[in-house]
Amino acid sequence: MTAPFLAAARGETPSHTPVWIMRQAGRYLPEYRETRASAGGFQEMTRTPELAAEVTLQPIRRFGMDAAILFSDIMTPLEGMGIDLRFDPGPVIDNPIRSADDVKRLRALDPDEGVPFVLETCRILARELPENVPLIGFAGAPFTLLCYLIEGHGTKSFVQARAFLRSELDAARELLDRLAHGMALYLEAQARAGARALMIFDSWVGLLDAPTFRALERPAIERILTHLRPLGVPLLYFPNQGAHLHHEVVGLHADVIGVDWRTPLEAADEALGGQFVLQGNLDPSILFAPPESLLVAADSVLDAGRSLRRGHIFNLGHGIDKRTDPDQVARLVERVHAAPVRATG
Ligand code: 1CP
Repeated sequence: MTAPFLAAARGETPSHTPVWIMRQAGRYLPEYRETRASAGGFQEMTRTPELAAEVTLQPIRRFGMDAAILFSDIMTPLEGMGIDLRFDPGPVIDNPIRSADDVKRLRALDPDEGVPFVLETCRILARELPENVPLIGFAGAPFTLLCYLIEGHGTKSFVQARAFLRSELDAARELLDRLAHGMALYLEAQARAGARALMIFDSWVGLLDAPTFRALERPAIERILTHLRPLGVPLLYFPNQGAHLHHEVVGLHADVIGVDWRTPLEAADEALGGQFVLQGNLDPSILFAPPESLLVAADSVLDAGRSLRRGHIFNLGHGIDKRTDPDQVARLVERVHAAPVRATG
């Protein structure tokens, strides 16, 4: 029987609605905090395949999610392109890209040379994960990576990054192009090392207006998807806070579109022309509600999921907060697994 996550991602009817949670490996889990303390830090964990594989497996063991996500960061492969990176706790680049000359500093990525530890982590996980729990490989989308590369760290509105698109248009295009090329090779390498689905995180794309998305980011995303299509693994794209871009997402060669919690799944399905399986979109803050309210909210997302034209993969509408009670996650996963796949009445 096909793994429920893969069946749903391909638009087939799964045996139950698959569920996984963005940032499911992380600081809300005591066993993660323990591994992290013994490893010395986040970056050390990502660079040590046995530890990265261990924390990837932790939420699967505890909760029985239907997919595992590689433990790494969207910024990790940029080290293989010549960028010096540290984490505090988010990514920090002390020497950010600020000019057309800086863009030329970015080397092409050779995944075997630049990030061998990520590929080794995928190989370990391909061996250790149960057959019905596929590994999701991932990369950051070109615009989201550009945001951190230009700004040097996370901000709320990435003003310098957006200004770069306006003041240095040719250099910005060149940067997006180099990133698209690197991430296409990076994702392909993860699939060859055992990832059975590939996801592109576009966390900051919501900062773009539709014409800028259409002109700059959409072609970069499509370039990555077109490169990956022949591999035959499901492709997921998450345009966070991107409801205003949905009409531009139509036609992309992805199988699954992630939807943040601000947009009802039915509205996203409508705007996306029913072309994609949708993934999402419970508000992560609902995990702080009393258990009964959590279950009501989960049921409402499940109901919306049953109305979608191509299908549904249950997830949160963005990453889980580190203060979340793990018992609430257990309740949520159990509820999704017990729910009927199609409405019976
Ligand atoms: O201190 C710690 O333990 C590190 C915290 C942490 C973790 C657990 C960071 C720093 N990254 C990660 C892992 C991670 N990051 C994963 C794999 C684990 C999983 O999902 O279970 C993934 C898929 C990511 C992706 C990621 N990193 C995104 C895209 C998804 C999203 O949340 O929008 C982004 C934007 C980042 C940047 C980043 N890395 C870390 C932090 C704290 C941040 C956000 C920084 C900011 O903008 O302020």
